[in-house]
Amino acid sequence: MSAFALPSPADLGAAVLARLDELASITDEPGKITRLYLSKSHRRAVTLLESWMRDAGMSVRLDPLATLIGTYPGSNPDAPHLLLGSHIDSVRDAGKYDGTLGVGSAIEIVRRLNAAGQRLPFGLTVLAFGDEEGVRFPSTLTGSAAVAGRFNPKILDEKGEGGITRRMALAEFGCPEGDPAAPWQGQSGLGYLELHIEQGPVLEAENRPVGLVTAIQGVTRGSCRIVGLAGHAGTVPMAMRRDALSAAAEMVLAVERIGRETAGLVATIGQLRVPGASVNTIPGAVEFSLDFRSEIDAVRKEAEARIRQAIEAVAAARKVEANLAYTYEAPASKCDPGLRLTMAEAAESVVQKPIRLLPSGAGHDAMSFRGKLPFMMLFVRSKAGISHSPDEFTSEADLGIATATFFRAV
Ligand code: HGY
Ligand code: MN
Ligand code: MN
Repeated sequence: MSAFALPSPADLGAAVLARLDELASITDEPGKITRLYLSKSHRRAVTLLESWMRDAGMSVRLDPLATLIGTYPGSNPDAPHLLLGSHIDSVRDAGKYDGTLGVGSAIEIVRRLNAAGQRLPFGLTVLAFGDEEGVRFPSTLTGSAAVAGRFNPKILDEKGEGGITRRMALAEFGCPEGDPAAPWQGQSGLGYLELHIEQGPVLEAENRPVGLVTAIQGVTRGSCRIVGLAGHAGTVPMAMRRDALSAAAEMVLAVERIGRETAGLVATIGQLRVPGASVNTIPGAVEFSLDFRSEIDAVRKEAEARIRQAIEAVAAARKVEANLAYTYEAPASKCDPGLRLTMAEAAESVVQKPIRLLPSGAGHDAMSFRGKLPFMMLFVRSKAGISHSPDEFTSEADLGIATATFFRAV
């Protein structure tokens, strides 16, 4: 590859921000950014990204789990590929940087190489995953898991909101049939790199634009259905009630207490639903979600047992039924030291100061590659550490520094 002058951070920042703004306009909730897996807005985002990938000189395909895959062969077309990617699905009422930054920057990098007629000694594959947030179905990271060779066909029959299976939603989306893992069998990928917003306060607190991820903490997700006894809000004496919502409320606080008291653990109840609720009915049934994480798998596994005991103790005391199921887990996943060194050298050539290493509290598609391919993540500063919110923000200057660093690492 002849001496190819890397574009300036300012130039890259402007280009990447323009892509994020365009993607942010694709949503299922006007005025908010909500782009759930296999939704109409996910479909529109795939269409837009297909055009971006083609403009960047990539050949493009959609895989059976709705991962959009752009490939840019190297000077030797048979050379293995370096995988770059992130996700284009969002939580409800999301920010515009989470996930999209990793895809937008990777496409911009390939576009620049292609425009300069540059081919690397290896290929580049850009992956736009659609199921990283795991908002609609119990299992998450399913697209990246398939690429990494850990596809579990059972997920196709998981029921999401509204009771439709993933399989039905994929068919409605217009995904091709077939085994999503098949094309990757035997493919010798060089590794997986992901650029992502930090979604936490560390880089801002230390006035650093970027940081290198050491490891991604492990996660357990679950759901719990509490069944009590519905009744008339006016006639049932308090002492005779088996109120599913009051029981759930006590359980929520018990889980929070376990999170607070256990070093290295975070625990969140993000969703709580009272199906068929009425103002004047004692709730007979309540469902809530569980999400708890730790960098240390033993701490998280021990928390699984303690949280189950705490929920069952409240259920017994309140004579309600608790059906707790752990529906998904991923172990703590370490980034590759060799790729980290490459990323550190790239970062120090762009920001000229020792680079901060930090763990990732959030889960990412990168963790799907644990034990399969070396992977590495670069974080860029998040304003006030806010994410999964419309207040999520990263400056254009930081986007440029991060993309320039990522480009140099590639
Ligand atoms: O849940 C997570 O950590 C990621 O944002 N999906
Ligand atoms: Mn993300
Ligand atoms: Mn997210």
